[in-house]
Amino acid sequence: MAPFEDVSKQSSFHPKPKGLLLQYGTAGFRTNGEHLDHVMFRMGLFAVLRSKKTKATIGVMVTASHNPEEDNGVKVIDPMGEMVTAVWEGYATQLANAEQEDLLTALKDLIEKETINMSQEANVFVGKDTRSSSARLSQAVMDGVSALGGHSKDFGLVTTPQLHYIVCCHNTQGNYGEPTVEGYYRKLSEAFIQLTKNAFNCTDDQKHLSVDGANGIGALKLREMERHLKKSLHITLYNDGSKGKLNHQCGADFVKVQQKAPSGIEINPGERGCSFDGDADRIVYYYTDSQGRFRLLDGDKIATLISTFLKEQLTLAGLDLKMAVVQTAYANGSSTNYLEDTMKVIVQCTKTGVKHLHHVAQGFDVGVYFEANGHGTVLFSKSAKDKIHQLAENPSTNDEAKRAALLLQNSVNVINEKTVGDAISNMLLIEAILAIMGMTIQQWDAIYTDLPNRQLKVKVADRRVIGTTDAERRAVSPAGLQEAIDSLVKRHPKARSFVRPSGTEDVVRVYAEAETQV
Ligand code: NG1
Ligand code: ZN
Repeated sequence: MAPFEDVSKQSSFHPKPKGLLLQYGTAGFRTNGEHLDHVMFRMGLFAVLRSKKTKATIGVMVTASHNPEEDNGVKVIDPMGEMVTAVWEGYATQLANAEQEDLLTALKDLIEKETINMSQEANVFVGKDTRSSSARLSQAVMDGVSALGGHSKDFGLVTTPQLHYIVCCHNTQGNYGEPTVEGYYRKLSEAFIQLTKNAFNCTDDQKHLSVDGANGIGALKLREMERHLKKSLHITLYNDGSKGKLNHQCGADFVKVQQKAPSGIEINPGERGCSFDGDADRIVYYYTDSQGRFRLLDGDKIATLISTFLKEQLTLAGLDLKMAVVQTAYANGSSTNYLEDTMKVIVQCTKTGVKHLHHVAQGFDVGVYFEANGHGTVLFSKSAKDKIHQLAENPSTNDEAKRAALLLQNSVNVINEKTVGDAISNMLLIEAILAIMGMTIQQWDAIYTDLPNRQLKVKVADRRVIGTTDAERRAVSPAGLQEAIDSLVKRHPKARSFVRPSGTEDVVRVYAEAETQV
């Protein structure tokens, strides 16, 4: 059957509800899992075209990350593990929103606009999280792939970063690692074990970490990984999916937004805990202090810890590389001040969404990027990696520089940079840094003090009326909104506030911070 006939036939099994319009938002399409069957089928078609265009394998991950269990969503992964470009996000929206009778026309338009060679082979790797709707929806993706003559490979239950990793490994013929989940465990745990050989005074107690798996895929995968870590880290896993509901009263987003410990976790005062989100691409840390207060160490604190460590090792190695930290408007003002004024590193602010941060970080030798919610990674330019490698291999390098170069080299390997953020990989890097630097979580927390802050969501009739500028820090519409915010902010020292429409939920987010809290 000619491919378009097959698309016509198959798409009638995945019909689009008339009038339903969805946007490729901050991280793909996301809504209640009941409304996504047609979107998934069409993302299968889309992935085939993207694969033909790039002449490489494309990934499709079925997940709604930190959103409630009832929601679902889809993220498309480009050949090097990155997110698809803005232009292609636009095409994805057009395909998802075409009414049933217009689908073939929308598909042919896209083929023509991008001059896609339809005889080119197409390969799509598919993964899914643990939501009850994920199996059905990932099947719809694969139906879409085969309707347009592509080949799909089902990786089943994987974290979002694991699928990014596998796609990248496959497209680089194994240069980044072995394209399997086992290969992922091996690469990361070997680098972690090498790193922690440099933690000379680390006691067994200090190797202990409590992990909240958000009742999701991250918990399953961490269990699988544990044996590879060979007791170099002692993990107690909570919210492993055996009882609780995904992301309900737990997980990184709950902890960050509510600023309290997840339910179901028991940690003694002073001990480290961390939470993953529903697809294990975000992580936040916490502990309770001696007065029983909950203390959160979010993406900003993570970026600070990692950049402190990397800067120190680069100095010891004698490498003069350009390093920057990339943040969003949600970064706590204290973190920005600390990075710029005390650490003297370049700080850049971008729009929300790791795809934006990733892009800016690519402009530096070492680009550390994290959203305050714990989503991020570190990018190393090719020349930075080459210089580190040469130094580590050169027999005339002195001992101190060699040790630093080896630490940097293993850091590059443990940081799963091709994944736009990975909770498991970031957890291993943070644990290694704390062990090597002989730092407690309290000492890490004391690097700077967060300004008190609050984030909340407000439901409005149409969130698109809010337009923003200056990396979303100022509202340009509706008229009068920014002036009203300014007049409130003026009344409080060190205050900052902004509003922006969410790209993943039908809400407007409001953020505020100030020197004191009432
Ligand atoms: P939106 O819904 O656009 O604010 C949220 C997060 C993003 C990002 C995406 C994808 C906040 C304030 N926003 O986006 O940082 O992680 O979800 O998961 O945390
Ligand atoms: Zn996520």
